[in-house]
Amino acid sequence: MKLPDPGRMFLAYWPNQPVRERITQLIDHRLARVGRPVAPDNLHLTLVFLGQVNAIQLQQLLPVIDGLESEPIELVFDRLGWWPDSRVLWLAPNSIPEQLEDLVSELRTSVNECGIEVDKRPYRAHMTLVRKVRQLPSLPEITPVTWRVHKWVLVRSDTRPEGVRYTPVWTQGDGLKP
Ligand code: 2AM
Repeated sequence: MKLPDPGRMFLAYWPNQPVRERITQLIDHRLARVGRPVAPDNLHLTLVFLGQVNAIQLQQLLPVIDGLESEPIELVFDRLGWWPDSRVLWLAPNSIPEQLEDLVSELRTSVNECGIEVDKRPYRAHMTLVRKVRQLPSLPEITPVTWRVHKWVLVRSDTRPEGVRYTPVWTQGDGLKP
């Protein structure tokens, strides 16, 4: 695969269609009124936020992370929550498998080694469902959503007049042609 165009980027797991539909239904039926719902096509689970990256950094990073071992991980998203600082309402697994923690730490190391500075705060696995939630809403009981994650994607974040748009531009396993 050819080198993706540089930009503001992050590494993430990208939901398959059934998972995306289940989460969209949860938002539409139970949560949409508390703030600004994330567009269904933008739903994702961030692994490492990269920020602005250039072509040289991408050229170094992608072959390295392409070669990291990736086993499927079963995630059970069973917990809703809200953070007052970022004002986001999120869905997360109550129990984070060690495999996921290990993967994030390996990815962070690879990213750092390519000269991209990563956030040093502890990783908090979550999917943002609704933004601009000004106060803690009453959180409904939910049916857990099971998602078997496997290959991660590089996502580009573009700001458009109608709002931010996330686009997967590379998938682990795609490799990188010189
Ligand atoms: P959020 O959903 O909690 O805002 C694209 O912006 C993705 O990267 C989102 O999942 C976002 O998390 C996350 N993100 C944005 N800025 C970040 C930062 N400085 N550190 C870590 N993750 C970040």
